[in-house]
Amino acid sequence: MDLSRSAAWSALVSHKHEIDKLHIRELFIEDDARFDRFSISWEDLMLDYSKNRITSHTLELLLDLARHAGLENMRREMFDGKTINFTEHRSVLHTALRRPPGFSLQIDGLDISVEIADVLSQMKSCCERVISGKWKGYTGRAMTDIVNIGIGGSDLGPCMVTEALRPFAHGRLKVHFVSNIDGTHISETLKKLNPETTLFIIASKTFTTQETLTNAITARNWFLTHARVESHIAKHFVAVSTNLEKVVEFGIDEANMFRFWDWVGGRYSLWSSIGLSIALYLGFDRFQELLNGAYAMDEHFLHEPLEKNIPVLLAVLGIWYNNFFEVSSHAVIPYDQYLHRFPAYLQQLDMESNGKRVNRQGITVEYATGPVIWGEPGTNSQHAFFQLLHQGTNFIPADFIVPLKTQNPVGEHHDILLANCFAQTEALMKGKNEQEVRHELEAAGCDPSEITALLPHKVFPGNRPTNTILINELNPYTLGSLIAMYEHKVFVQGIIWEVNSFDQWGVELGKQLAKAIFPEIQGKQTVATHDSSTNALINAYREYRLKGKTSASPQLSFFDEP
Ligand code: G6Q
Repeated sequence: MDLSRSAAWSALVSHKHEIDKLHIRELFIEDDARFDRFSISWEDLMLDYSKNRITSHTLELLLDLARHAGLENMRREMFDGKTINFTEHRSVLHTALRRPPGFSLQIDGLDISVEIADVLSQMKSCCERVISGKWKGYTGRAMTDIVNIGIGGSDLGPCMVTEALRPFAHGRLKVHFVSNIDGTHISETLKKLNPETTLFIIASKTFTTQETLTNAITARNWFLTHARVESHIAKHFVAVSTNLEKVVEFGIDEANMFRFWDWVGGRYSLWSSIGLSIALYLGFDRFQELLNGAYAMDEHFLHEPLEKNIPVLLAVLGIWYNNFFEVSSHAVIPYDQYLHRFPAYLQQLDMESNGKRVNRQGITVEYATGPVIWGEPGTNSQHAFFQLLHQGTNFIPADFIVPLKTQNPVGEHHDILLANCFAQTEALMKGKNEQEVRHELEAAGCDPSEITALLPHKVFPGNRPTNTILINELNPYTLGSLIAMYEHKVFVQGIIWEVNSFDQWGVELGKQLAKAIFPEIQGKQTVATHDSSTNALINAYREYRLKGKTSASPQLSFFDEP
């Protein structure tokens, strides 16, 4: 039966009518203990979800819905390695990557605990050699720069984490990320590098991804124009992949390959050897702390009752707005400049996981699934899109993420930053009613006609929900917990919506069509095989090329890859 026809769902639909009459501001006035009731402290993290349009009864009903969806059972199945990614016939075991060694779990005839420990030890020894300078380049010099070439899940996680944890880097290596097929990305990066001291990590689960392989070939060509001798590649290129055959075909020595496994989804892979760039940049021990922080959140998620379970609460609150208020987006606002890539990372995690329209039986669902996730750091975002959050016709729930400790205690910056953060959640919740605006305008000496004209523009409806996630300090451990918290939130929502959060067929169609268009762009014939718009766009570019205005130099292409 469709979820939206369940009794648990109907109860929420009725309850929504009651909540419509309430304003969060009044709920705070009526209940001195509201913050205590709707907040959780766990390790170095505190979730304040009191500024939501909820009562205790709302949560009871939402958790009924989660139970109705079989959440507790599905959670166990994920951790136990059941094949919950059923469209790809795979287990979903990123949680195993951060589990302390010594457990026993057989997947495809292998004890994955042993497999994981082996790769971690290979990563550790690579880190020690590169960071200490024992790993020498083709002219005998130590490495100074690491370039991760990957895209999507093989880029966004490591890129976000290295940015977030800059203050924890040992400082002996710089790290760069190249993802876009736009030649600008690799070209601008190469300009900053010395081939004698650069180590490229080609990060691709499948090792067939067009963007990554094209960028990798450009990097290899650039390297060889300087190093000249093919055998030098071994000192400057390593691979992270599940596909040994393709790695060797590319020319990377098997000894320089860091493997991972099918049961690690791309967007869940930063905990695997895809995190090599993180480990090199921070040092292996810091990488281990990141894993430890995630493991602690895994344990919390697995064992805490749903009422006290941080990822579960975040998930059901999201569902409350998404499905009962018909809100279709969710903002994420980190009040920490180091987290500037966090919204982009979460976009993939959430939207690629739950941007699905059929349920586990393949039937089109009759309710909304994953919202649009977006955001920018505060306070920049306050001066950009907060206008809409405060006074727009849509209401958009938001998560505010705030470390109490700054890594850069200059002047009063941090106090001002946090004052702004707290003020925004207060303003979104309380708003400013007509009476308050009128008093303000009168006090400012406005005459009655001016007050009448200005008043509607200056009213803030308030009642706009936010979660605030306070972290004592953003460090490898707490960042690990924060990321795992969102991973599990996404998992819970996917279970309730009955979608497969672990496949991503939606990215395939565009890739297929690009494969067809690529030879057409390079061909001699005017293209007429598509709709008139696509034909015209392709032909416009073809004509531009034919006039000799592009200087693309052909190179080995991976467009014919499966
Ligand atoms: C993530 C997706 C996707 C993937 C990239 C890169 O969950 O699967 O973003 O990570 O397409 O794939 P490769 O790692 O195989 O190059």
